[in-house]
Amino acid sequence: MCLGESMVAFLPSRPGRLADVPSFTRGIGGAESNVACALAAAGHRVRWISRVGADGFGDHLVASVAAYGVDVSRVRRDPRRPTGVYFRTAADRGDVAHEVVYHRAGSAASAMSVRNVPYEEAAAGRVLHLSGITAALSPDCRALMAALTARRPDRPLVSFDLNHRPSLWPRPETARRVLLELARGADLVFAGEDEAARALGLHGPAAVRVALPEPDVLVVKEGAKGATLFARVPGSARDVRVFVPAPRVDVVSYAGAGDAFAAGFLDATLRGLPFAARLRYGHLAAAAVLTVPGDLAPVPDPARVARLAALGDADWG
Ligand code: KDG
Repeated sequence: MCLGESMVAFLPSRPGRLADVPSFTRGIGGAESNVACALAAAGHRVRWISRVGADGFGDHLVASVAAYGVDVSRVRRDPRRPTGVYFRTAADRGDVAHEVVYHRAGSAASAMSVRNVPYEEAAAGRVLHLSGITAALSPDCRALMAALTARRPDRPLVSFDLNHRPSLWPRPETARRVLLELARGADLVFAGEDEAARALGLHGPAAVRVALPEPDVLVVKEGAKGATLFARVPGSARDVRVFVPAPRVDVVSYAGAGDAFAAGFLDATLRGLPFAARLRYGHLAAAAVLTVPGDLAPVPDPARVARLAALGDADWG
């Protein structure tokens, strides 16, 4: 189960500042639906829970996510609020300043709440994947996120990607407090080293773990370097710590890479693979998205992914 807002995304037809670009191509974007699409493409049964407007953009979003094989039967249409849209620069390798312009305030998804998203519906699968973006959308969304990450027996594995989007938060202190609270309620947390520093003031993987000892598994993504995982050893106060370097790729765009990493990691988790293989699945999925302009990559051959993830440490990275 993946829950969150998706938007129609407009990508410039050529690189450059948004102010200079004459035309845009329509796509879709949304951290949690990106994870849902990638998991469905990897062969899992996955449902996306959200709200979209009763408008053409909503039709396009629902149809596009459904085309990946994701169950969209719990996506509600809101006749009073629009589907969110956003614009972003075509590439973000550093040669052009990356720009993102959201038109999502008051969107259909920002009205998600504990009243219109039944807990039983969200908690129906083995995994519930959430992200910090949802908490930034509105007070109702924030309360929904608090309810979904509250610890209770028999809940699914709650996976939480920090996904700090500074422009969506009213104040940096609110982002810090809310993101920490939500992460503490999750079983599996993904955090970028850079966003942990920016949003939480925590520098380096060890500092993030010290501040977040609650999740059974914490993954700190260290960009091109790799990712460090901390996992609680049952019955002990100690953690296992695993680092796996990332493969080197020619980056076209960073958009969606974190979502792909989460999807790859969850794919391997659902397959019951060991921690190092989970990180490798994450890196391979992220590498595929880093080398395309959009948020989603063509589906990699599962047998190839399994072969690459099974390589010995000396041949990896
Ligand atoms: O992770 C990629 C997302 O940033 C993109 O798809 C849009 O969900 C999005 C957001 O809110 O930034």
